Amino acid sequence: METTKTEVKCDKEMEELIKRLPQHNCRWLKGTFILYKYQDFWCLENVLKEIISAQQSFKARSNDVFLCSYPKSGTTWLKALVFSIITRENFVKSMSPLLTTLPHDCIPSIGRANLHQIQQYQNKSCFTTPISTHIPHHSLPESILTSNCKMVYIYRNMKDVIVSYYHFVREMSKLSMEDAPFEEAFDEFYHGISYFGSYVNHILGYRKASLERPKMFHLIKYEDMKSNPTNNVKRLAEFIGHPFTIEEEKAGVIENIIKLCSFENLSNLEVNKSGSSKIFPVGNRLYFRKAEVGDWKNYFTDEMSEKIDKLIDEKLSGTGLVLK
Ligand code: PAP
Repeated sequence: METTKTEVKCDKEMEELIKRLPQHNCRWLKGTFILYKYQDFWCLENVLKEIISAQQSFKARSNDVFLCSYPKSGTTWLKALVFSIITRENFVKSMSPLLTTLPHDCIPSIGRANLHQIQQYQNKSCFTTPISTHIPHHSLPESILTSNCKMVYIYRNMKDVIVSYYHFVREMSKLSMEDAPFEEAFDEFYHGISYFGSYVNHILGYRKASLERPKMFHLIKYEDMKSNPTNNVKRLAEFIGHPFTIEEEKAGVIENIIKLCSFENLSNLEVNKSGSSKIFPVGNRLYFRKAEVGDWKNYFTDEMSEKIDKLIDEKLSGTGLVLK
């Protein structure tokens, strides 16, 4: 996809650029959530500012590994797993920073942290530096696109993503379910108007790139990680260059990491029940809702389900990915 290069020299120019973008005030969120359309995806103003800055100045380094995802498709879990895999020799189990820190604060995200914070983090790490992002592939900073950095992309059943997204932004906007009709949220999402734009386009962008450079990509399906975590964690560790030794496997290191990063464990930690992130001001508990496969059945009408099935058949059937 073609994107025009954006040059912004100061805060004022940034403000002006954003003011000129198409805006969407999400009606179902009662005016609390305004999205801006930039390079064919919708985004919140503050996050967009960080993304534009990153497009101008972010420098990917050879040991960076990018953890890419559409919102609500398993980012928090992926970050916890990758962080645990990489730091497994630094911390004994009872001391992992994950016990006292939100996974999002262990691995920075482009768009969420500012560039300075990410650069400091890159400077500190001497081995693998995982960095996460929700940016669609076509809008990634040039230095990432031209680098030989590895990318992990996690994706999830579209219907569960919609439900997860609905609750997350509804709670961010402090609205009850009665005040934020699910049907309206569904309708916007279906038309590609949601945080980081069309889910289908997001997947298509990363899928296409992964087919062009298969060695640099590792795609993980949330539901597969749930049904077979051992195998998937093993493959993830190999891909990011931190494979488990036979001795580690025998000693149960993989199982310990799976337990540490499990929804049951993380969602019951004090930091994730009552803490809030220093970087993105929402309660940490919002990242840990139910983590169930198929929760969409509690929200979707038959008609909604059919619409999504049809959309997937039309747009994603040739990709080899199973999204239903
Ligand atoms: P983000 O994009 O805002 O970071 P992300 O982590 O991708 O969100 O998605 C949150 C979903 O992952 C939530 O799903 P739900 O709304 O259907 O419940 C959340 O519960 C789930 N999740 C968070 N941590 C884990 C985990 N450790 N294992 C499995 N699922 C998890």
